[in-house]
Amino acid sequence: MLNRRKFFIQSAWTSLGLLIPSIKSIAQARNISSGSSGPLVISTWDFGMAANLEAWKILENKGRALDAVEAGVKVPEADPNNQSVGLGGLPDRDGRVTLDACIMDEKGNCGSVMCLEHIVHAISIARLVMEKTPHIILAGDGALQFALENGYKKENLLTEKSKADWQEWLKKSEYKPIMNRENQGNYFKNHRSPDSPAYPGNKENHDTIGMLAMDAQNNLSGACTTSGMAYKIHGRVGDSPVIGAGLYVDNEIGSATSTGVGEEVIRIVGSHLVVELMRQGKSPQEACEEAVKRIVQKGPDRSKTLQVGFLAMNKSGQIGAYALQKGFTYSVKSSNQEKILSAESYY
Ligand code: SD4
Repeated sequence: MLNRRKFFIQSAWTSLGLLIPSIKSIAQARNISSGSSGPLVISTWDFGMAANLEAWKILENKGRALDAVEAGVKVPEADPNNQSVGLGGLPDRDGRVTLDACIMDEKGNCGSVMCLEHIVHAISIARLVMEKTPHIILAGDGALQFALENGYKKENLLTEKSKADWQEWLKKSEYKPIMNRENQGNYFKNHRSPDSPAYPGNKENHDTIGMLAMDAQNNLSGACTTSGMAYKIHGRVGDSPVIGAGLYVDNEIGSATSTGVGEEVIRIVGSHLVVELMRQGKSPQEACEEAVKRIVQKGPDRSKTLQVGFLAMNKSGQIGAYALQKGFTYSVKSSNQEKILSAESYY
């Protein structure tokens, strides 16, 4: 039988024993949370900052990450000077602007549209597919019909500038993905970080927008929207609207999105791969690097001339970004950061 003193000593040790794991887990938690605490939104490329600022209006008011990413990516979708997303996007080889987009929330709900014509805000149609249908993907005419049934009006998305560029392209009709597109806009002249290739005087980049957000409730959502590769064959669909390729969100672990030549991303189901690598314990940075290396392994020669970039965040607000080639930039917005950063690259 234990006397009182022995019992006291024993239970003190027992509680200390119980304390040890909890001290450890506090330390681990501190370590992981060296990312950002509170809402955070990140997106691909320099022009992502304008989108981030729109998303931020929702996040800073404790709004839902899903609403933030939709509102955010609508900014480049509506910008006629952005030739890789929405209105003003470069057309396919037949002169048709076809949009790909998808969205995913913290519960694993997702929606997507592929090869959608005549509707500027493809992301909102993807969200409608998610919320109003039993399906995940609507494509082509069916996606357009669904948009019209939901009150959207047909618009001409081919701007004079994109039409002229396409007509110029027709002279040679050579399909050649552009590595990092030159920026036509000058929206962010004052916000660029000097180490960004997009800093005034340096080379600028422009492409698909993939956006990942974490809200004040620590919930994650993501959105990805694009007009796809310029001058593609009509009907071609890239990675951007493919859940798991261009975007993936797992509210327990983190989220990831991609930009670049979609065929390469689809081959490795890139964004899902990044999230699964984070589940296995990799940081967002390590996970993005591993996914890029996988692309190199699958096509060592192909990978030398193509661009693919991954962007990721985990539940603790740590961020990762990595690309095949130099020139991939990404935009970060939180309560204490507003930065355009340059990702490291394999080559
Ligand atoms: C696609 N990933 O359609 C998109 C386009 C893109 O850089 O991001 N281009 O393949």
